[in-house]
Amino acid sequence: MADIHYTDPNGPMYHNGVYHLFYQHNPHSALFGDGMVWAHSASYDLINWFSLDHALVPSEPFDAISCWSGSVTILPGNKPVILYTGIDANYNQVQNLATPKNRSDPLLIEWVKYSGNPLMTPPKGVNGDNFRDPTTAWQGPDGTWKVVIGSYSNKQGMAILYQSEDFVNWTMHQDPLYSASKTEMWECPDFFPVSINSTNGVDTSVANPSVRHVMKASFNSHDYYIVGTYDTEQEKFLPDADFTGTSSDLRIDYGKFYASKTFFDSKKNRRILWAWVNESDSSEDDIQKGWSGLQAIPRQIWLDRAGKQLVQWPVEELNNLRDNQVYAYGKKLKSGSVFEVSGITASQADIEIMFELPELEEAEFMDTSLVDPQLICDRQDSSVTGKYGPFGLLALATEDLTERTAIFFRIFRGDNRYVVLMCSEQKRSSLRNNLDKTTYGAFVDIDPRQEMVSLRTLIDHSIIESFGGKGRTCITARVYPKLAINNEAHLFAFNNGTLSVTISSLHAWSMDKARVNCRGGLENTE
Ligand code: DQQ
Repeated sequence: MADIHYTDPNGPMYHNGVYHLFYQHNPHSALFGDGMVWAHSASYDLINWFSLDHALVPSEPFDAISCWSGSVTILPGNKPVILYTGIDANYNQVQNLATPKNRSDPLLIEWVKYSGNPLMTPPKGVNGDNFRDPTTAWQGPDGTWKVVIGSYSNKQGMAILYQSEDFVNWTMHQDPLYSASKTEMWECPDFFPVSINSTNGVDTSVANPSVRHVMKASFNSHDYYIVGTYDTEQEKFLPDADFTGTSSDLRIDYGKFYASKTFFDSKKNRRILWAWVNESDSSEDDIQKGWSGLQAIPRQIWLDRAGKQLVQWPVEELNNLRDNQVYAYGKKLKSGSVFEVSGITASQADIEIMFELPELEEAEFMDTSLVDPQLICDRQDSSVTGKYGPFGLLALATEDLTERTAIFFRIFRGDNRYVVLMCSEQKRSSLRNNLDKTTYGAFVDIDPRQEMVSLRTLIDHSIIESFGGKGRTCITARVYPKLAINNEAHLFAFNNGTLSVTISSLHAWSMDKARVNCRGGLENTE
């Protein structure tokens, strides 16, 4: 296998029965470098993929060095177009347009760059290396096209707004759609509507009282977002609350998860999120492996009923890989107990588990308004006994638990409410050294008096994606066990709190292998 580096998802779309995913890819190295291309994969079901020829490779003065991230917009008449960032011959970031060479090709393999590129160059006051990653464009009520570009200027991260009548001639709006002082350079912004009272998605141009808008920006190694109102007359995004630069800012995922991008899937009326998950080992390891970076499982995404945050869940098509179900109901986990979930391939599995907490009022008191949840998870890791918690799963574990990744909860009693903390602890994930074993953690916005604490965890060899509180808090981790691999991997449920918890229900499945990037859909290149 050639050395390859995969990063940001680019231009995901559904078109004429086919899902497309383009992505940042360095064909020459397992690491990031000059010469980035838009690689291209297609799928009929979001699960099994085949790879196609690269869609965009550096070739012209306006993208001589690299073809960086961007998005697809489907223009009226079902015509997809790409807007992407070119790194031009002078290493400036400019925005370019490309269209399919042959729209009747069902796979849209060849793309043609517009001869009038670039369409947008860094405006006054913006450095040539702070102007990138166009979003999917949307149409205003008067038919004008709008798009935002990630930037940083005057010590503010921002989404610079451009408008166009014809998608070719673009004019910068006097003010950014939104800017924030507590952020760095905005990479891969995403701006999209979400229904107020439905899990269905809506097309990107929808702006009416039945939706709210989400602004997502990638910086500081994480994907942050704010929810608010889009004022189409003033061309302003008015968030309910600004980014604060603290651990209370909402993140799409509280683990390793970056440069995410959504698209509207008109086949199933839903909005789907893709993201890049990078490695936890060193560059030297990546060179030796010959590759780095992967895409997370696509997630359906919608606004929580309470309207304050997003909810995410793996796309339903993933369930087709489920095999070999095992289950347990009403299983009491006494203090200190560890219970093996056997009968499935623990190295490639899907687990859904619900916990009952019969004596909630016994939970420890903590003033959680003042603390960083990730820090609590790190200090009070899975080996530290509490009252309600730690309880949860030990994934990719050796039989003797020397290697294990712990995904667990702790419940605290605050002033007039209960607080649910979710952690993903990688400290003991591998006997190998020189790995990033950062512990992740976040609160889960549920009231454990009203609903059970639930966890869904997807395990696939070196990636663990966890969804707490029915998808209200998501944490993705990359781990590389030395011993707990393939058939040597085990899965356990555990309770290291002094109070008992009951597994109300547990369902676990072995997961079949998806066909990933088979060339032309025929030959398996793994
Ligand atoms: N990766 C791309 C940029 C983007 C960054 C280059 C985010 O366009 O800002 O590969 O990971």
